[in-house]
Amino acid sequence: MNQVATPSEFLDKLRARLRRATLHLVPGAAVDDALFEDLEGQLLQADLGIEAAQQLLARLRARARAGRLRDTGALRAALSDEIAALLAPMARPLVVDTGARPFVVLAVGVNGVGKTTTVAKLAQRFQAAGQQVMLAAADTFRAAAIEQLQAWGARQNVPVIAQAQGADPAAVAHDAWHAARVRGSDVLIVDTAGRLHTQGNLMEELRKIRRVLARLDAAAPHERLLVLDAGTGQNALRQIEQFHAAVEVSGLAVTKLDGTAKGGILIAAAQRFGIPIRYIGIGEQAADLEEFDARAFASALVGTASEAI
Ligand SMILES: Nc1nc2c(ncn2[C@@H]2O[C@H](COP(=O)(O)OP(=O)(O)OP(=O)(O)O)[C@@H](O)[C@H]2O)c(=O)[nH]1
Ligand SMILES: [Mg+2]
Repeated sequence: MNQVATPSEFLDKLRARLRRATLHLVPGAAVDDALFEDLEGQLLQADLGIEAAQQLLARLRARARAGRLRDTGALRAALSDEIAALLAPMARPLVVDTGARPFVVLAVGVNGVGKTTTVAKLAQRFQAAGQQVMLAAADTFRAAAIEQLQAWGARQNVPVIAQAQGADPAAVAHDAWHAARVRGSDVLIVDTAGRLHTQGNLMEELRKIRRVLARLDAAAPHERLLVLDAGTGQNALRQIEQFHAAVEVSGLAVTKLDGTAKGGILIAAAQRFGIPIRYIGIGEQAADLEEFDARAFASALVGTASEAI
């Protein structure tokens, strides 16, 4: 079984893989209006969104006026601090309530964002923490989805509860909850089919899964985890809105931060919604998931002077 990476190993990986998004500030350049304008362009390119970018710039300009930003090195450090401060309230890790048997995580999101992969990565994390995990294949839309989850389950030695393709996803979740209960599993993670946030009937299906689980345990699903692809850009904000309206999203997992220069979407989301960012994904392997850490993320996003071109 792959080991879960230590936080510092993960930070190194995050830094290396996020490098394309790092900031280019010419060492030795004057910290003046022209530089702030250039910086604004770079922040918008990284998908921070106009509100977050302007808030950050206002704070940096205030620091500059106070004479505290003498060079681009100081500016870089200040930007990292300000981003970390903006994100800090969102860095609330998922805590498994051990009183809940099982603790249920419902993974939702649009097509192809990395739900199934994230479910598998989470299974590994929980297992590494000594928890008994069960998976529910509630994406019954395509047969390949069930097989994909079963393949992860076999690799990680985690039981997967599945029915035939086309079965009612709420029924799968229902049966899986009972199976988890009987086996004494600590955590049940429910994988669901990708759906566009604009497809009303499919959003209704998610509500039904939630209702059925809530009948078994009023607090279930304890976590409604919205999986977002970091490369989606500003559309991620619409996705949060719509999924939140359907199932009251309680946490975010942001995937594919390795493949995009748009990591700033986290900042835009933090700014707008205040929903906790639980995890970030930076690759396709089971170990490529880590709890979100505001300071580590900010420093990886902003980069260090030695990485500047
Ligand atoms: N580079 C990278 N790829 C990822 C990450 N997470 C998932 N993927 C890849 O994204 C693709 C889609 O992942 P899935 O987990 O199948 O996505 P899904 O949301 O379950 O897809 P549907 O069930 O079809 O909606 C796969 O090729 C994954 O390997 C990540 O953090 N980084
Ligand atoms: Mg899937």
